[in-house]
Amino acid sequence: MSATASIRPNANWFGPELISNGTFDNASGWEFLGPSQFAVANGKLVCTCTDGYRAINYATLSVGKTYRVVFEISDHISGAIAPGVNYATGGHWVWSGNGTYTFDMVCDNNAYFSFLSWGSPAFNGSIDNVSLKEVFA
Ligand SMILES: [Ca+2]
Repeated sequence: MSATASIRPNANWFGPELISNGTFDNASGWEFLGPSQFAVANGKLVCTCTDGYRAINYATLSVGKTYRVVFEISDHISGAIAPGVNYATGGHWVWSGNGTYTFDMVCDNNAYFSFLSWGSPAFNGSIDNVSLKEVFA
């Protein structure tokens, strides 16, 4: 039995923050496909969504690289939300309620990072503290 150790400097484990205004201090940095579906209020992204709408952040991404997304859901009422840079595989659905969520995903479309609302009823809740960083292999 043998063990291998991999030692890396923590400072280099992740790349720099790629999300502009992940704390929703205002609406800058975000584009809403479905302007009536999203609002920025009280320092959060408030979603009163129906099926299939996106909140987009034009992060600089590269296809084939792995990214870690972290975000918080609060005030959850209904539905699912999916953060994604991997649209071919359908993203990472979060159907459950309030909490902090972390996913690693391999980018297959470098157009943008987005949250996609889904379901019936679709996502109604708030999002805050969004982070997206490259994970170095
Ligand atoms: Ca905030």
